[in-house]
Amino acid sequence: MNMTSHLNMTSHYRGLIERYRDRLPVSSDTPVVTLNEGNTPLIELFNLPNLLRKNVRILCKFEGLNPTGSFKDRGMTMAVSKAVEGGSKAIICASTGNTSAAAAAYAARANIRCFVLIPEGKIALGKLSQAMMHGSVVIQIRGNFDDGMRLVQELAETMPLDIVNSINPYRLQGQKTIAFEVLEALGDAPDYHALPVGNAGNISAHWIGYSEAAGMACGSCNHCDGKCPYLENKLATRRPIMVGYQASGAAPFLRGHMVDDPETVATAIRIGHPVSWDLAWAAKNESGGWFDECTDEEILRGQKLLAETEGIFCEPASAASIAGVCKDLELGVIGEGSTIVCTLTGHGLKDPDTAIEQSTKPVVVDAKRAAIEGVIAKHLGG
Ligand code: AN7
Repeated sequence: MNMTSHLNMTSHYRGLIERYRDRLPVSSDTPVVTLNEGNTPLIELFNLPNLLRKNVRILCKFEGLNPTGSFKDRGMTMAVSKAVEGGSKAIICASTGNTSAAAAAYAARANIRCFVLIPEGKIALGKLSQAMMHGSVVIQIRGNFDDGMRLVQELAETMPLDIVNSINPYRLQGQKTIAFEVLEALGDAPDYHALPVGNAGNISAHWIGYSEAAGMACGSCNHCDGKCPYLENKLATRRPIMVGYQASGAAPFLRGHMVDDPETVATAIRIGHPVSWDLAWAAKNESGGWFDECTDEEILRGQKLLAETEGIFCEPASAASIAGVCKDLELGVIGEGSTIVCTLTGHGLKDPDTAIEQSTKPVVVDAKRAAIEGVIAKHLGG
């Protein structure tokens, strides 16, 4: 007898392709490459609104709890499944870290080769360790993400490689499912949806998901040429206002043009030539939203604040959404009574160096009760 036959495997969550099969470009022939990504928690913040003295609901979609620790898994399950369906034996991407971690993991799962181009010295240690651990070929370039992105496109013209960056339309198709999950959790769209913007695929994917769910076509979709097959079966009556936050040193959407030497502590969004430029503008314009920028200091303060007041540890890039929303609440740009969802795109453990650098150093004492009592008493204020 099958030892597990008494278990109800039909209710077992099997990843976002199975969950949203009817809303994704897959068929029964598509080999599903999954690590059970998606289905991430939507966590309501309580301490932060109190601290800000604002009567608002802020909810965090914690994408750091995906299998490789970032939202990239949503796009990668689709991109790698379709690559394998098409007979691909190797994938390639340029990355600031998280895409390479996800590509490496899903390539391992699919038993195909993976090549990743990363900017030397400018990716967080956790992400580098993932790409290496999963057995991808890690190529560090003396250049930035934008150089890598250009080179990947050149290489794929002549070599048998499938690009799994977000210019691959299946990436955005997978990532749009985040909107479906938010809608199912809240019952309808929030007033605002805020997220960090780097290569600009994710804000575009959010908008595709929200638009499809509301039965409305949108200009962020590079998949269906305006004839969206998923406009039936609505999940929502309306769409949110989309707000995209960039790091000040890497803010092409604020400058209105590409930036050649992007720089920020939030290395995930250290991108000056976003490939989803037009799609992201469509998301912003059609939703009545805006782009804004956060300084590195604001980003790190937001990251620390979220970790200390709510127990949620996201990576610096993700904190741009929190930092930006705090600023816009204080300015009154986002009004009282609003419901705001922030996408926390990646886990804080991805970048331990930056976390340790901005935190109080541990005290070192002798292994003696009195010494430790002294430290505790000082902090208890007793
Ligand atoms: C944590 O990994 O581009 O605007 O190569 O890792 O869709 O690019 C990462 C991007 C936000 C920006 N937050 O999303 C890569 C990469 C985190 C990220 C973004 C990234 P997009």
